[in-house]
Amino acid sequence: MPTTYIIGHQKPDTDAVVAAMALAELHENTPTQPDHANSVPVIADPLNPETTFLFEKFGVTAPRQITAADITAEDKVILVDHNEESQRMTGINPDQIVNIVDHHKANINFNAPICLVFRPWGSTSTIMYHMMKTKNVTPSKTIAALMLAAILSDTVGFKSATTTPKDKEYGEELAKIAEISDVEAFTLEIFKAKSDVSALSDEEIVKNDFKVFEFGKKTMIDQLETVEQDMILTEKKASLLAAMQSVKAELGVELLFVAITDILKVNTKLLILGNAEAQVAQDAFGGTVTDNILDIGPKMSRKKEIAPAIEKALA
Ligand SMILES: [Mn+2]
Repeated sequence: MPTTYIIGHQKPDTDAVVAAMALAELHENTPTQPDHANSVPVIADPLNPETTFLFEKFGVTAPRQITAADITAEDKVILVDHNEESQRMTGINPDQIVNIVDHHKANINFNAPICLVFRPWGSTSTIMYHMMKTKNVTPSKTIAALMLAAILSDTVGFKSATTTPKDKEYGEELAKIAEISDVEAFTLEIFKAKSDVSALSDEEIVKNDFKVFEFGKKTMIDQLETVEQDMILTEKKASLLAAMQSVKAELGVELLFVAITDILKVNTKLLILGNAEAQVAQDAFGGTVTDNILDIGPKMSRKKEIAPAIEKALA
């Protein structure tokens, strides 16, 4: 029987992995719908430290990591938590994509009609829970806990500008199903796991959570959410700038920004590699780059605040 692979973006974050698992669980409960019978959540790259922590905490096995070579011509693909080609696993045949569930700006063009579920909410997991409710499906306790974690992670504990009332309403419902009584303590646990850069090399920090955008110039924006912004921008600054230089060449991007976001202080500082980036960043956010750093204030959302400002500055 053909497989329907459900997959998040490259370098998946918790929402990308969990949304795929949640949709697979919904399909398991609604097997007679088209393409639901043999749905398998998969990942394009290994789990990040935050997701690894959560899977260990709840005793969950990670979805299988695949490449496009694992997808046969009869199989179908569902994209979650992304839509743009530049963020997809390399080599996916667009003609095999049957559905996209996402909360990002759409940048797509397909040859045939496909199913699209887009909502401007804080996480794809929020949309997944909505889809479950529509079908009268209650997530399992473990998936509910992971969906809550994904919402908390994507909305930075309901603090990010992307947070909507739906995220809070559904987050509360998921906490009840998951029997998590202290959501604030759970949020801090997730923040700590997300912030742990001790195991990451400089290159891994630069590629921690990056997206490549076609803003006229090929622009890479990496974001690190941490509670250790000061330490990173003092002790690690020189080696991170060196790593940025080599990643920029390796990935062939014209502009590279690394956003170091302090999730407790609610502040982002951009690491600025060269003159080209400095000019764009100053046009986008104002202020002056000092010692390769631009303080852009309380902007925490790449999607809503950082990427759109850079896109506008490049237009
Ligand atoms: Mn997301």
